[in-house]
Amino acid sequence: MERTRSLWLLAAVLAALGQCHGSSSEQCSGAVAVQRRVDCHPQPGASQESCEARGCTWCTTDVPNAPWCFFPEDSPYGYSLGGNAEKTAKGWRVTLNKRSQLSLFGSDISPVVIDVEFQTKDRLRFKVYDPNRERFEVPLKIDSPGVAAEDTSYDVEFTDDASHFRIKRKSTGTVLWDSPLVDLFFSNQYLQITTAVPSTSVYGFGEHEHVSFKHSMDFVTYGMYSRDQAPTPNANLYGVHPFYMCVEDDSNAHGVLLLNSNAQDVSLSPNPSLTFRTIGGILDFYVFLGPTPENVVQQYTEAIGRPHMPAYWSLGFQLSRWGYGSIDVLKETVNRMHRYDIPYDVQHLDIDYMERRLDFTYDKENFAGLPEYLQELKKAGMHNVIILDPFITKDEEPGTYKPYDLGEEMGVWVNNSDGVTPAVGEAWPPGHSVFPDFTNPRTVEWWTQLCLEFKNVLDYDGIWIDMNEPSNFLRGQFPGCADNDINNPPYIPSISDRSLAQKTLCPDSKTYLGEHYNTHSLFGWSQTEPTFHAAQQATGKRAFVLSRSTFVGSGKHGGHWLGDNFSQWKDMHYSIIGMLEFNLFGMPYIGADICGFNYNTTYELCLRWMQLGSFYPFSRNHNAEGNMEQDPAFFGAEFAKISRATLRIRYSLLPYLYTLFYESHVHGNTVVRSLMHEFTSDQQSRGIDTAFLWGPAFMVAPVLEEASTAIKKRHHTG
Ligand SMILES: *[C@@H]1O[C@H](CO)[C@@H](O)[C@H](O)[C@H]1NC(C)=O
Ligand SMILES: *[C@@H]1O[C@H](CO)[C@@H](O)[C@H](O)[C@H]1NC(C)=O
Ligand SMILES: CC(=O)N[C@H]1CO[C@H](CO)[C@@H](O)[C@@H]1O
Repeated sequence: MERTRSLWLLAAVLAALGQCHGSSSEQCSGAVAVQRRVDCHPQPGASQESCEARGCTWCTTDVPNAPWCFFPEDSPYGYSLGGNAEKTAKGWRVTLNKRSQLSLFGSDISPVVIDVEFQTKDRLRFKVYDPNRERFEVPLKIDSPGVAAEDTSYDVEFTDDASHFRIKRKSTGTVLWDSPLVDLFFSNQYLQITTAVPSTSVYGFGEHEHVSFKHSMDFVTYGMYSRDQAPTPNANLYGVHPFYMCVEDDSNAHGVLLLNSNAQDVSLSPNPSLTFRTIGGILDFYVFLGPTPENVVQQYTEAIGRPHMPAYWSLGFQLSRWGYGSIDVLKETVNRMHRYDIPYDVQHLDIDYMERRLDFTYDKENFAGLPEYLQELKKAGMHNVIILDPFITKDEEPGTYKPYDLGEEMGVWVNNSDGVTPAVGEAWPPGHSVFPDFTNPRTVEWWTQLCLEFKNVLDYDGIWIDMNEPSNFLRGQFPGCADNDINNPPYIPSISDRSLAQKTLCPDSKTYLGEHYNTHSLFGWSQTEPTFHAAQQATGKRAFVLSRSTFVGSGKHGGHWLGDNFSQWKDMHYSIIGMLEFNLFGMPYIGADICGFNYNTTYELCLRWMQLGSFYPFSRNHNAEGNMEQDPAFFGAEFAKISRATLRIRYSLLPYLYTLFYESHVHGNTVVRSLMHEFTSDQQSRGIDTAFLWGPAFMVAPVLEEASTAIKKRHHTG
């Protein structure tokens, strides 16, 4: 929230005059207590005038990030119950009517319906939707029986005065979900719901670089919208996972998914409570009752799809870099890895293997002999992974670049708002590029054919799909985005640049599944499954797909790395948090770029990172173009010896790691987990994110600080 300079000054003057009592209490009488405030002006630029004009209360406070404009106790907004609940086959349904004509962002919808489905004993779904008009829904299939589950571990009810919607854990009476109907919004481009949560032990929401695994509830807002964005604390990154887990005070745990793919944000407040805001689709919630943290993830992945079973070889150490520049440098690197006898199973090829960064080509000058070399590596027992980007240049000579010519003929691109001309942007390849629309079945055919044919050129074992947010180096495609409500909605969630088009396509572009506005964050997700099947078909083996952009359910067909992070000590710590979170999201095949991607690493940082990274489920050292080399054989004998030793510990435990992946694939367990999963009743375990477990039985507590040779006993403030 932005405040005007004059209001800051006014607050300062009032403070100086001693008009304010207490450093953290509200400064206006009769107002809602600070910790209970729900923001009534979530977009920037609130002023007392604009606040009061919408019927809300304005009251400054010195509590950092607390809203100054918030809903009063007697909010004029929201909905009221429109009659009794009606029984349905799967549960019950009730109609809600809007309470007044006032509107925050226009186009309010009334009535709306809450539909409650008792899906399994430990899983319920409730969705709020428009009974009179279909709206976008995420096409993720979640199986549910046709009839209401019996003996459920939860109760769903309205309070006696019909003002709150509640979900309770039957065994303890704990209220897991508690939404005041006066805080509910359902308009065409603004949907909001607030709930109290039973404790401040809240985990999840992604993809972000979080600075702690257990969230701060001090008025923090996380935006979610897939974006090509180097990890920066709290910015919306490559993927979208609107899922959280909450550990209740008595150590029971539950999880909640908001199945929605529109740009959205969630605010965490100290009450403690959560406010979800999304700008499209419906409010489609799934609640998982646990009661252990592992049970929550098992139930979550039962719904969204169990993680795929990775190939055994892909648990080996992997090496990559952007900018080998030539096959000679690649060979030198591979040779010194072998010379130092460093455990090493997989070699990756980043975009510099391509001819002018064109998908489905290789550089026949700088990488002459690459096909033969990859086969040589395979004969020696290694495996190869190649990168593919989603954009395809349209500016090659007609008849010379099949990926474009065939795609054009088949009509596989994301289109402009007219629905017939392809969206044209700019990315790695020379000239201008078009973007395959993977939600279109024809695109899947096109992609599969190209992947299969390319296998005859480069003998790959796995495919790495990058830049699939989708990334575009412009703000929208040519000639820029039209000024309309789709491209410039009345509310833009708390995402980088407050822009839906920056670094990607215009929201009003057309994909097969609907407007890019709705499907943007599904781009990488929709590419992952067809790539998985193509890789499986091409290799005849278990597929390997590594995707930068992910969504709910991506773990079923792919793994993920934590993105283009930096060669900095703190990033090494944050990588543990990211790894724990992706295990909650049902994507246990996860790791960060060992030694850091951007910037030059240092001997000591890289060595410590090799030690930590030896225990990433996906263990890969990767580096950006222009940086010094950082493979574990580069730094000489001593470095190599230590790397070899930690990697050998990993390799000696591979049967255990593989078994954990099997458990994950079959039962949905996490592979890497927080100590809190195993020692839930120990309050101290709730905040630990500098150490982690492999399954239930093996703890890794790496050195994360420069110039230290021991792990300090840390005090965790639960
Ligand atoms: C995009 O336009 C092409 C024609 O250029 C058409 O064949 C295709 O169906 C369109 N796709 C979508 C999703 O609008
Ligand atoms: C990083 O290392 C490379 C290679 O040694 C060097 O050319 C480059 O200038 C270094 N970059 C910085 C920012 O120090
Ligand atoms: C994880 C991390 O430290 N991210 C950093 C990435 O680099 C930017 C720019 O230096 C920092 O602001 C982030 O903190």
